[in-house]
Amino acid sequence: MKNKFQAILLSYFLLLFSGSACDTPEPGPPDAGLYHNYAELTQELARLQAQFPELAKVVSLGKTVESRDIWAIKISDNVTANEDESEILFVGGHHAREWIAVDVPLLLARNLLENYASDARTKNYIDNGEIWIIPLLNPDGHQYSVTTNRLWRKNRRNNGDGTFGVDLNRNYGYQWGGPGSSGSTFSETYRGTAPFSELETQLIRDFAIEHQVAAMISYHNYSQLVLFPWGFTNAPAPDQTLLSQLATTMADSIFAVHRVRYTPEQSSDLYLASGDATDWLYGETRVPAFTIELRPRSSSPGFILPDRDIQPTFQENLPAALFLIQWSQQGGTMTLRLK
Ligand code: 0X9
Ligand code: CA
Ligand code: ZN
Repeated sequence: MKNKFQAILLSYFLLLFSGSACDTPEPGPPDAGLYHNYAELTQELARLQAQFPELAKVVSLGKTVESRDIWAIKISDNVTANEDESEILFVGGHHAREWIAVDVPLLLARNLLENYASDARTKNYIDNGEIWIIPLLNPDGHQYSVTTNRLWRKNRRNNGDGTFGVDLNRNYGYQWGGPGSSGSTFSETYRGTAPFSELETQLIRDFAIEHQVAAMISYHNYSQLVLFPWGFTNAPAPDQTLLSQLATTMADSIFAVHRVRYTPEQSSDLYLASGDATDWLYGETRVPAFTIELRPRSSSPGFILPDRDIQPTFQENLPAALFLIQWSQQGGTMTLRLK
């Protein structure tokens, strides 16, 4: 009797155990680990606006071919008013697989807002200027990288021939079609059918012109570089002395944080590439524009930067971003324009 009771108990637990084994949860929706996927980014921006309603305003600049909003967050005092203040643009996520290039500008937004009350320097920048951050210019491509193909680069335009995607950083209209861009739809550096054929690049063009941005950083990875125009030619830009000085100052301020070396150089020293964001902004408006290639240094681990690098990569890039804000607010751009 005793043995039978034990046998029943045992089978009961076996049933429970096997039941739970059968109930192994489905793998969750593919996510980006500690990086933000599009839904999490959307939520975090809304949260920042709710927490800092006087200082942060989230706007949709437009919708992608897959109907995702491209978000911008404006950070300024009296944020709902369009005041006559110097404007600066930080943009991330041109390239789908470069996840760190989304989290760095997002963390910049959070850091500025959270430090407004306690840090006089941050307060000063927010009070005196309008800081615009577009953390993810290519949400369609990014989502595809998260769910389907981690190494996707382009956007998700249907090219109509069985291929998808335009390289947004070859689609801008300054020297479009030149070296380092491809006319083949299947290429990773496909430039699109025409300059500014893509909604994403049109938005940056229209935004930069309407807001007369005084400077820009476009975040990418990897290689640890601070790049300045030109990228379409090896010839020096008209303002190469100043551009090089600013890039060097930013690289030095990055190095000072964790002694991680980013190299300042002309974009074309990396390779010639035509139609990128920084050549267009500088070429069109003559304001300084930089591509920062974030961690890591080399192809191992390349684009697959571990979660634990998110915070230190942001931390080392913060002073460089603050430096460019300071420079732009101190009338640096005016001296450049008056030259
Ligand atoms: O190729 C790019 O668009 C950037 N590198 S990435 O690996 N993130 O794709 C570099 C752009 C720098 N600009 C030029 N070299 N023109
Ligand atoms: Ca303001
Ligand atoms: Zn890139």
